[in-house]
Amino acid sequence: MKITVLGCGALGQIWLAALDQQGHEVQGWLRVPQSYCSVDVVTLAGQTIGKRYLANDAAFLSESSLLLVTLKAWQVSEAVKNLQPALRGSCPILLLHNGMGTLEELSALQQPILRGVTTHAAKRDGSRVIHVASGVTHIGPTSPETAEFSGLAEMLHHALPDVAWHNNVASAAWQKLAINCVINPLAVLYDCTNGELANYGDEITVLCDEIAMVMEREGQHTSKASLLAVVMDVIHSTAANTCSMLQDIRAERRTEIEYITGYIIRRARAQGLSTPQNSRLYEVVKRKEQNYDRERI
Ligand code: KPL
Repeated sequence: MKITVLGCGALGQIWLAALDQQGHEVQGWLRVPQSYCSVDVVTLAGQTIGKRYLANDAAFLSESSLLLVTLKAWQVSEAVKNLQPALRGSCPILLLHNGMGTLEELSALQQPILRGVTTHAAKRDGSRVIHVASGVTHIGPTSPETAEFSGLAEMLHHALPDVAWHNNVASAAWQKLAINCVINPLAVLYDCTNGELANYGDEITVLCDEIAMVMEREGQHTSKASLLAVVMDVIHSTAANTCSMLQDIRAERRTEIEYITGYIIRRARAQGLSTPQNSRLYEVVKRKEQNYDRERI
């Protein structure tokens, strides 16, 4: 299968290498056009893959049968809208990012959009990407018409297991959003690993209460207690991780706060709900971003 991977960051490189190893024809697509993209990945098995793949080739893009988008949430809609005219109308676009809100931004797109949520974890070590933790990727349709792409889950599963198709992927996306809304900004506030957040039980409880209230209004099946249990589970199972938002803050990169806490706050406002604890954390992260050395954003 011909696959273009839009975004050659940590997750993009892992997918490029994994799909290539399964015999798929792959190319990367970079924001600053280049003929090749370099992949330097240490796999879960400890194997180092150093390779160069074709990049930004318009002919390859127009023949692609899948556009896999591994960009950060805030980069997605502009990049996808730029590529859309060159894609076949039937080419599915699979969005794999933290947070929510990009579907709304891409609602006018002609191509079928699929949404994915992944728990694979990677970190950068200089120019090298280390795949630190295996995970599960749930993918699914964003409209009844896109359900015909369920076979993609099997293909992706062979490359980077586990991948599962979910007709109701929105519920997995909401759950991941809730987890990110608690862990990511709190880890930024306390500048700590995920595991150290276990010391902030009261704040976590208040956040879960606010988020569960918004989710219930949005028609998601959840409760304050079950959300708190899920979040605490992730805090323990990823105890040694530095979450993606804290990695971004430390590297003075733009974070995904607008699509994580920002999304919850926007949905709360639309529902007439107030989420003061989430708003406080949103301000903390925005302030840190605003204080970066302007040159580096
Ligand atoms: O998805 C994550 C992230 O770092 O963004 C969590 C689940 C919080 C794991 O670190």
